Amino acid sequence: MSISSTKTTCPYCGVGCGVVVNMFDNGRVEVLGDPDHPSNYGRLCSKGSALGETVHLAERLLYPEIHGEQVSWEQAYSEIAKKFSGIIKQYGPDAVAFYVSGQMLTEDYYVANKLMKGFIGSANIDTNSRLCMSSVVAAYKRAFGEDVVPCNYDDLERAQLIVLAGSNTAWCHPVLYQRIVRSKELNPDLKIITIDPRRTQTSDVSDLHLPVRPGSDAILFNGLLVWLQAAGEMDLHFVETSTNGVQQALESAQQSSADINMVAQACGLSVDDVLQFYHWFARTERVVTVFSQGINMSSSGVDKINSIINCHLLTGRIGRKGMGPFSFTGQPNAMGGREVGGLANQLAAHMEIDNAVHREIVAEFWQTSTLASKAGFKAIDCFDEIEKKNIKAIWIMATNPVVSMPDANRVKAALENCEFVVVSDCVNNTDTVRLADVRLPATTWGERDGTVTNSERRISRQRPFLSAPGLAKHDWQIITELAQFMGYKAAFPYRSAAEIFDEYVRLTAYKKDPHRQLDLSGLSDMSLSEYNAMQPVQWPVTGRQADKLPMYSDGKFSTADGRARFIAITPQSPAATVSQQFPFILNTGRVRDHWHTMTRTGMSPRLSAHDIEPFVEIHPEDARRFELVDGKLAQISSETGAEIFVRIRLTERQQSGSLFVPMHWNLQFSAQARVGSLIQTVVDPISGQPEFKHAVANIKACDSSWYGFIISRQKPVLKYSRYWARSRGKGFWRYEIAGQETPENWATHARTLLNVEAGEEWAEFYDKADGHYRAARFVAGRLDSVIFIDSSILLPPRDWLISLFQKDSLSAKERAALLQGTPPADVEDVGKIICACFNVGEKTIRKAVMEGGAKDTQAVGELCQAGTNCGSCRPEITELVKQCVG
Ligand SMILES: Nc1nc2c(c(=O)[nH]1)N[C@H]1C(S)=C(S)[C@@H](COP(=O)(O)OP(=O)(O)OC[C@H]3O[C@@H](n4cnc5c(=O)[nH]c(N)nc54)[C@H](O)[C@@H]3O)O[C@H]1N2
Ligand SMILES: Nc1nc2c(c(=O)[nH]1)N[C@H]1C(S)=C(S)[C@@H](COP(=O)(O)OP(=O)(O)OC[C@H]3O[C@@H](n4cnc5c(=O)[nH]c(N)nc54)[C@H](O)[C@@H]3O)O[C@H]1N2
Ligand code: SF4
Ligand SMILES: [Mo]
Repeated sequence: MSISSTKTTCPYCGVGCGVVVNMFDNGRVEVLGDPDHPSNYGRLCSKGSALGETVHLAERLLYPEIHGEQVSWEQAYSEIAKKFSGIIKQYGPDAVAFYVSGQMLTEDYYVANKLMKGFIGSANIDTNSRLCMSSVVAAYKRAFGEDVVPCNYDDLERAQLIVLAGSNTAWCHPVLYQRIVRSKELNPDLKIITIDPRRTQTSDVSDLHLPVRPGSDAILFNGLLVWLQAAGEMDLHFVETSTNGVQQALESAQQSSADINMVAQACGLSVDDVLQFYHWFARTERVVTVFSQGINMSSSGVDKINSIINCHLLTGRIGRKGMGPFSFTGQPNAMGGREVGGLANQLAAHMEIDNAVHREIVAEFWQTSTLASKAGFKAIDCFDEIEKKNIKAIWIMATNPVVSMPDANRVKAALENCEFVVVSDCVNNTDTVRLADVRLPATTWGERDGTVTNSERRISRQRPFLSAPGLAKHDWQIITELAQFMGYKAAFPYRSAAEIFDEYVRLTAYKKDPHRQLDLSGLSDMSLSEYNAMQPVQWPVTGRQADKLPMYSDGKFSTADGRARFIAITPQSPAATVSQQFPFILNTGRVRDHWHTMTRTGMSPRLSAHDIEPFVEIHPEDARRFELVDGKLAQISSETGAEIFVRIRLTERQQSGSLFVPMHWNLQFSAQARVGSLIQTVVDPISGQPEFKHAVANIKACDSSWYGFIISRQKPVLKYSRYWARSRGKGFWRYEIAGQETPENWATHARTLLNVEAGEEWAEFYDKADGHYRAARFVAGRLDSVIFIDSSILLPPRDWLISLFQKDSLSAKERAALLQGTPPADVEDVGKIICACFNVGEKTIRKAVMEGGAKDTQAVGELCQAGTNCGSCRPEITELVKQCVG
């Protein structure tokens, strides 16, 4: 029986799905999609569905620590206040900084910003959204005069054409992808175009996939602008009454993209495909252009976004239902952070730090005389300043920069050499937490309480269903208490998230510029119970109900003259160019089932089964030229001087000349696979967002004299493994390992590795000459560990062995087959897990097609359940069906 049921919001992506969490008296936590939440109407993706597996307390940071010693909160605050105040006194407020995160709640963000900009008096607070959304913020501001996302999710259902540019929606915004797929089922006339150098799972649903040359999108959209005008598709009335600057934008576009043949050539596309795109765009009234990191993460990301917005302005396709330039935000509260001024160049409530009137309004509202008067350092510059020792103390909250920043080894070194590093996190051993002088245990999803804003400006509540473990506190609480310790008691009186929310809401209306759209005044003066019961609501909200019209439906924008601005765009190439030394473009991004640095998804066996180790995707032609073999290991290096070791995957989805490496693996999950260490620090000059998609790199085979794997209920002590990657299974750890140096004797080494004691049940097989070694340990009759080593990659598949770890004892047949690693004849091997919800393997799906006669994804689902819950694996099932049917 469920003992409690709580409505809250998923902590992962910017879709912001509502979830219902049911807690049972046996401690089980069930997470379901909230049927009433307008983001998802009950749907969830694989990550959301597996949330219940991630709320246990293993690896949690539970107590404040100074230099690894547990201390009281008093001691921690006193140490931080002393260090921060001392440094500020000696070197001024700009010698300290906060680095915060789009994974904090709006209330946390608001107080962090208020403390730094309002009271410490420096604007050195920046957020990981700098790496993610800052180009979008800058581009919307240039075009509309304010950072306003002018679209809603239901526009995706009303559109007749959806262009997905630089967005792997199927994996990164899966519930929106599901909504798009559903729209297409209901409306077969809906066209979908994907623009991505890779053919992703998202492109599989598209009517047209444009595998652009990396970094060439602005040429393509400039070409569209020219073409639309030439084809007479301009909305003259709208352009004349609601915009400025069309002429200059058209002239620039003419210069780069007048000729369609040149556009096609520059973008590496066929003329027919480009024309098809332009025709569809021109002839379809309701067009939504979605864009994400393939556009944003560029040294000219702001321009690329404006080149997209220009096309919507020219055709007047904005401010009405079913159309608009739509940025999908990454993190759950990237948008909330933008609202409360998490970036170093903003104040709160969409006010600007370089605007004297705004400064006056905020200083008056906060009643402070020490408001920062100039922008602070943006994230990349901030870490440079730490390296130069100009910033001497930093407080990092809810982000893992040692993994996620470009040139990550330099960031790591900068933190190692920084005088004073404070980290607030919920996990005790991230690559960044490890470097902290003071560690502060924060509550996390399930415990924390506040609000987040999603990609369509919808504010939802995150509500707690668990109490704070150990001595953990909410982020807003930690910041508030520290502020009080530093002497700012009157300005930080908060006793609840609700009080902070109310203050923020009032600020959005205080002496408000009439052009500004961000206005939450309808939510002010809520009682605690009203705040607790608050329903998801989109801003602007000036009454108790949200304003229902599309943004800018009156053709009046947030600029002083009410007109939107065309921006003249001169397309730029990525900053780094390939050379003989670094002949590949290095593209980085996400996989379906992991979230960022894996601190949460790495805890879920289901999510960890999909991609178990770091990899590089490379086109088979390139692999042949560079003598790289599928399944072996590669060493990738770049201009930063760093190198990483990852598994090679050949795929024709990858464009020749470029590599794709996921961003997730870090020092806790793999020996050396932090791809951020290879990314040169090149940023967009306007936004400061790094170019994570177009670094240059070299790749070569990483010769190993042995390969192997360990599946064990214990954590092994690894030696000799130049390469290792660990992933969590249900009740065991799985390690993939490889090395160049071979131990003298595997039989002795394996025992040390797994800490095998005399008298334990240990079965082994060793062919020393051939380098084959296999062993298994049993504890009380139960399989405890297996280790398989070979001189080649031809090791048995792991799936059957893994299934044995779910059993309390093995049959005689299973034991006999164990060290062969292949199931006895009458036992089925299900293959690599595809459907994470129902644990359905590739072989089972293939069988459903080949033997069960399933002809499509739905039929596969009916036969074996695969793909019938969250749907995140449906593109892969579709691909398997295609492969099997031929
Ligand atoms: N599963 C999962 N989902 C996530 C996250 C996660 O960690 N895991 N993180 C969330 C966050 S914070 C974010 S920001 C979003 C990111 O969501 P997305 O932006 O959709 O994801 P990415 O994989 O970073 O990159 C998107 C695509 O850009 C393509 N690309 C690279 N270069 C170019 C180019 O020059 N032009 C074009 N047109 N495309 C290019 C890449 O090949 C890639 O497929 O995902 C969110 N959702
Ligand atoms: N190479 C490459 N690098 C990238 C990207 C890329 O595409 N390629 N993408 C970039 C983008 S878009 C993003 S958004 C970043 C993300 O990068 P990060 O922000 O560094 O990644 P996360 O793993 O999400 O880090 C969140 C941290 O907060 C902790 N945490 C979770 N909940 C709470 C909480 O409630 N309170 C506190 N205090 N801590 C909490 C987690 O344990 C974790 O350590 O990575 C960027 N880096
Ligand atoms: S799409 Fe998935 S990860 Fe994103 S909010 Fe919804 S359930 Fe969470
Ligand atoms: Mo992001």
